[in-house]
Amino acid sequence: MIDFVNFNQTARNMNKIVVPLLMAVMLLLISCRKDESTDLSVNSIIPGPLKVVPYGGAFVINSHTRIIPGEGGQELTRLAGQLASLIGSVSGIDAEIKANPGLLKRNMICFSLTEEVQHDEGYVMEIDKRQLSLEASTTEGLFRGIQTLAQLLTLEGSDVQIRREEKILLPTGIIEDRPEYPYRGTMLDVSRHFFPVDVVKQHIDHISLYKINHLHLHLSDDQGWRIEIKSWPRLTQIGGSTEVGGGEGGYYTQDEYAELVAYAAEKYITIVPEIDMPGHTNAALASYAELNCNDRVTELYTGTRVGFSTLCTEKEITYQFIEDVVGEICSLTPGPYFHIGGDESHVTPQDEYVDFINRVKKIVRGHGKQVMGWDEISHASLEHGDIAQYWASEDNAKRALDKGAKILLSPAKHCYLDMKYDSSTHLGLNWAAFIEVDDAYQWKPESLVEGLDRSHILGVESPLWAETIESLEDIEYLAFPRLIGHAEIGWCNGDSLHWNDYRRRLFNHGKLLDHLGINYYRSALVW
Ligand code: TNX
Repeated sequence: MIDFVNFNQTARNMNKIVVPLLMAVMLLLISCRKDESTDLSVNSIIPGPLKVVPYGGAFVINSHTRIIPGEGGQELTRLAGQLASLIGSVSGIDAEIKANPGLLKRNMICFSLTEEVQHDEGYVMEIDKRQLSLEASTTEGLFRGIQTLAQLLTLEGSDVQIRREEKILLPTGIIEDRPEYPYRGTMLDVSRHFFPVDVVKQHIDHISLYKINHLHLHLSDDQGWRIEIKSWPRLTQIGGSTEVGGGEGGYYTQDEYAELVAYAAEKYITIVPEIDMPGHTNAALASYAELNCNDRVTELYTGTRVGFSTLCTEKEITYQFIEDVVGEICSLTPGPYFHIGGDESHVTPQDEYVDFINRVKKIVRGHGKQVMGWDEISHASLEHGDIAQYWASEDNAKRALDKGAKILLSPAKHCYLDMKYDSSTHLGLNWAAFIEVDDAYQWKPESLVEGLDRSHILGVESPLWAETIESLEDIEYLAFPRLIGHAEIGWCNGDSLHWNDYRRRLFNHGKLLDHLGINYYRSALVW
């Protein structure tokens, strides 16, 4: 006979177990759903894409996934290879590259070149349950899209989070993207301290992930001449032999420079070479007596003062020298720009400075390049196609604008990566400001200079001067994470940017930076 009393009791006891168990199962299911990365709308992509439409499902990448480079030649296959190794590095999955889909209907990542995507750097990525398709009108656009995908794989892909797992789940949806400004750059001063080729290459790898497309190399200054010039060999033999603090310095041979240019090009980054003149030239003046007005070489300099040196602007040999230097470097540089410096020439008489810049500009144009210079070059005659790099003086920027030049924005108070984060930062300087991660992020390109609007702005560049830094770790510490914010400011429309949302996304990028072994500054504002 059934004992109802006991049965009820048992049922009550069961409820005590079953109900919480059911709730636990439901909670697990909910958290699994979250884990299945089905919501593309709360992604952490930086720079934030122009448009994201979530579908609410998941696409699975596993060992059966195939990458189909599509029609368009070798470069697409190379990009497919890059993506395959990326997937391998975050998950251990070996995704095979297949020339065409054959009978495959699902589980594919397909690239294609199409006129329908309008901007050269733009791309459209559609992720649905069956496949991921990446479209662009150029291979450059595909490359930018792959950087977005790299971030999705490491940040949104559940089951992975940079662990060795057998599948990656990506949230489905469409991403449509293109940059606001054509130039997003950073500058590395290899003169105050020299950084060898392999260090620069690693830096290139890291900046390309954030869609930075120009690397400006500050190749000469008072403390060091860093690029071989075959017709003036003492520039590197003498001028390249030291650095700030008296270390042994160094320089790039022309082959090494060409290697850097080619390496950067593989990451769709254009190298912008700078030979700073007529000031910041002590290394050259110490190498060749004839470049000095008194025909005597100067001493090599290993301190950090600025503004004390000048080429002799009255001598013809100076212009022959510049013709040779510009000619040799331009022949190794496929990019459109040559940077002539022009800053802080405090000991060059002003009228001589103006004549000098005008003459040097002609030389550079004669080699088929557009002239770039620090904002002081606005005192010379500028024309359409010239670029003034605004760093300190709003007046200079306005003058350059009035003369028809475009402006590259490097406001020292926000963009100078050599500024300390706060008073406790062990590297860097602080003459412009302490720049915390929020100060680096919270500014708008159009609001810096009166009369400046979007059409006058070439883009944004963050200079990293190297008086106080000596290694890749030092570069990384000052550049990351501030440079990531600058990359977003250059890529996105300012109206869509908000610190709190950026901070949330940047927090998640800590995982990616850790995975890459980047020695970034863990700002208390973010982490
Ligand atoms: C100013 S910015 C300089 C550099 C220094 C830098 C240090 C500019 C065009 N000139 O020569 O390295 O400050 O922050």
